[in-house]
Amino acid sequence: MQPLKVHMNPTKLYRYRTDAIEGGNRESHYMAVVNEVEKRPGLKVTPSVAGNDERKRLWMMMLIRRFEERTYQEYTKPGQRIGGFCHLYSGQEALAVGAAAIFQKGKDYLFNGYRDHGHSLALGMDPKPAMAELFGRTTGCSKGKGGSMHFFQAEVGNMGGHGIVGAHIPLGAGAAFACKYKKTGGVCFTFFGDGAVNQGTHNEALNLASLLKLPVIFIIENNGLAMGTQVARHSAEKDLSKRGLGYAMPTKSIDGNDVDVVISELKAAADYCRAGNGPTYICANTYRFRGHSMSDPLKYRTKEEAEKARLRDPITIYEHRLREKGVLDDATFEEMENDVAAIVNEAVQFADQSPHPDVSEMYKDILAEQYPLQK
Ligand SMILES: Cc1ncc(C[n+]2csc(CCOP(=O)(O)OP(=O)(O)O)c2C)c(N)n1
Ligand SMILES: [Mg+2]
Repeated sequence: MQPLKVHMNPTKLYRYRTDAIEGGNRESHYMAVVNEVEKRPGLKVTPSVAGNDERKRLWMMMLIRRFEERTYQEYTKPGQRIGGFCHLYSGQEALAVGAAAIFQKGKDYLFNGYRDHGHSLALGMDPKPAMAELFGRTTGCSKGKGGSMHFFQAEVGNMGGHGIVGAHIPLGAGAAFACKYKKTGGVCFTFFGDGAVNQGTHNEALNLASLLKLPVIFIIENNGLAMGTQVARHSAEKDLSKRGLGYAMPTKSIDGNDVDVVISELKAAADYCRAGNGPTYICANTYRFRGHSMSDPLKYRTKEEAEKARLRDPITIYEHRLREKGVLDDATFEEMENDVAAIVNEAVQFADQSPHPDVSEMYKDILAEQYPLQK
């Protein structure tokens, strides 16, 4: 074994794990993280004195993780104040933060499935209305009527969370059509899970987007599972990036846990779209640390698999890289940890003190039954 040559307290890593590895030796796991990161090619970086943007990215990933873990606690503790469907994003943060790094507000759109807290925070949603939405309060981003699966912030182009698997993929193509038609230069980031590639909507949207050369980036957040069903058990073609090949568009499989990789690949894809070349298709490989939703006994995966995946925690990978670059030290990291903890605490307080919607709100904000052309 190599000597431990980095500068941080190994216990800190565990703050970014969703659950401690039972009976595990912390130091050896820490070493494993270091080794895993070190042996990966392309991670050597030149030292920088700036690092502001990088620190912000790390901070955002930490905020999302803290938000999600607090959501888990609030959901599961006695006197539960969060109800309904709730899907956590822990482990997939590099994707939302990477996309947000190149997303052009006021021009671009982002469509998403129901695992949507991370993308919304990364696009700048205040954690207070985000948490209030989970608590079902009027101050929530969807007035407390949408809950976890329906975070929206239309004014920044965050076109929200959608609960029906694959149903939003054509909506993403539609927004891209609007960008092209209006010549705005905008691109639509359309995220969906590996389970959604088997929906007819996925294939219909890909075909039309390519035919019409729409500026849309189709991004599979391949966490390897659709509920409890592994990709190998639900997809005849195991390499999901190939699922875009029949539609004459560039496809690529990428590391979805490395925020730098995500940024550079999505930047290339966005440039391609903005230049009028049509859509691109990216399979971003990642892992969700928690269950599918809140009541998931996780029986479909082994302890070994989960432990291995934790070695590639996107936060740890990036934290380590920034330390190597010399743009992050213990004090700054601790400050960031305290900062995100305080922000999430405040969000919970805000949510808890906000009122529930009045019963008179029940029939507002729903689809009108009378259509303009209806007699
Ligand atoms: C059309 C439709 N079928 C089934 C469901 C039930 N369902 C909810 S989530 C899910 C799995 C989707 O997995 P994936 O697309 O990989 O997304 P992930 O949860 O991994 O983010 C299923 C089958 C649904 N919501 N909509
Ligand atoms: Mg999945």
